[in-house]
Amino acid sequence: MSSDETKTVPIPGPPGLPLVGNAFDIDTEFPLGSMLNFANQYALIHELCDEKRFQKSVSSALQEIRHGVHDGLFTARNDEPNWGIAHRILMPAFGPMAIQNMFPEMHEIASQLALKWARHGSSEAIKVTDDFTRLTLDTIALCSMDYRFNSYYHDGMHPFIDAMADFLVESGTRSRRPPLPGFLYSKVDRKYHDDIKVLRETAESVLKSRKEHPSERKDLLTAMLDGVDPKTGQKLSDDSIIDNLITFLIAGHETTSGLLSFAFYQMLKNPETYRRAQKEVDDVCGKGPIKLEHMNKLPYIAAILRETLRLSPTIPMIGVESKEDTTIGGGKYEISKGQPFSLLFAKSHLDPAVFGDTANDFIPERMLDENFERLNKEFPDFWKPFGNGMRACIGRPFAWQEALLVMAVCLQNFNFIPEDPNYTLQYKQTLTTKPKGFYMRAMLRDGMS
Ligand code: MNH
Repeated sequence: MSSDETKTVPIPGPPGLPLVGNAFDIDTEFPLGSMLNFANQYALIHELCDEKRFQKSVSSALQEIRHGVHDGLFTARNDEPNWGIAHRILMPAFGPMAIQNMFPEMHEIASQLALKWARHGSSEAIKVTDDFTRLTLDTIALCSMDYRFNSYYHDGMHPFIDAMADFLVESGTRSRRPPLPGFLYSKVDRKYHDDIKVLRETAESVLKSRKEHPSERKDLLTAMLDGVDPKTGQKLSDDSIIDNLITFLIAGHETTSGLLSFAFYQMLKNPETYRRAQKEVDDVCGKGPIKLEHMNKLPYIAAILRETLRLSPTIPMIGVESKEDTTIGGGKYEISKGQPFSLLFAKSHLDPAVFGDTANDFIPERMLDENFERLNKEFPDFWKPFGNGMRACIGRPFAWQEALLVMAVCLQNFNFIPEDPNYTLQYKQTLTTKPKGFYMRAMLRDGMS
């Protein structure tokens, strides 16, 4: 034992991991499952979140996504100038006032979902992740660029949405595909590039029509068209605007949809939390419309969202790389400059050193503001679902307002029951994770219309 302490050893993980990937060790349906056993725990994660020593690494899957969105905000390498330009131009557009101004449009889309469920009635099982995905996509498209997918009115999805979904899945697959002769992939490659074309042409037409019909809207598209980088004096090029429009649609929907789906799974599994959440909505919002000023008066719902992201971070890991030759873990693990590896938050979020022996349980109370702040002080970086440092999620305030609002609208108007009371959580993993095969039924509450 003690002699081990002084030697450096390989970072725990299956051979070839992290990121560069030994594709064949990994369960392709749910690769994360195969990795959790090897992951670093809280203390290592905390060390690796130090931005003086480590920086974002563009993982092999993100590398593929660059075929569609290049050096857009999410997929840019740290040293690419377009990241800084877009970051500085867009930060104010995600500021508190800007997000609050989006409330009415977020509310409109949430109401459409409630109407749909009310019409269907309780006789029809809701495909939870599908409906939340329609919601989050319609919301980000409307709020960011005044574009309406009207997803609830279609059985299938809008062609853009199908193209995006296929593009994302194929980007993941490509990052793991066996090195066979290229012609064997020519059919999937053609489809891949056709999908990218659909994405870019749609974004291009949104941009073009906005330029032809300038608008008073203060949305993300306006910010990108008008914004001037305070540091370089540069504006975003049309290509860069298109990269980032698509980036928002991609980054802004699956993650939030997964969060809402997991939150409902957890509430239905833990009825006491469900009752408390519904009571909070009833006490704070009554039976009238949900309003912006209710949003910061729902501490228990916020705690549910935090606890949900702790147990099921919808982006379960991010990539970082070392800025220097160094060691981590008190000299235990040797790391060379540029070496990439994964921070598995899905694992560090469960460390008993932080959460004791209830680490795997859903207990929103521990995430109420006071407790959350105390934990953050004692264990910095203990909760990282939105990533780290300057490359952390720019859309966090957007996602938070949207998720709070949707939880309030749903709990105010419906009682939910699981379709299968014995359902236990299964994961579907693409670039993000969501519950697989999770259905519920919605019954309109008394006195609601
Ligand atoms: Mn989001 C980066 C999680 C919602 C737009 N987001 C990240 C990262 C995580 C993350 C983790 C860091 C990735 C990395 O280091 O490689 N994001 C989430 C979660 C939700 C979410 C869990 C919802 C819940 N994100 C959103 C929404 C938008 C968005 C909504 C857009 C409106 N996110 C981004 C962008 C980045 C990002 C853009 C890249 C930021 C940067 O690198 O500068």
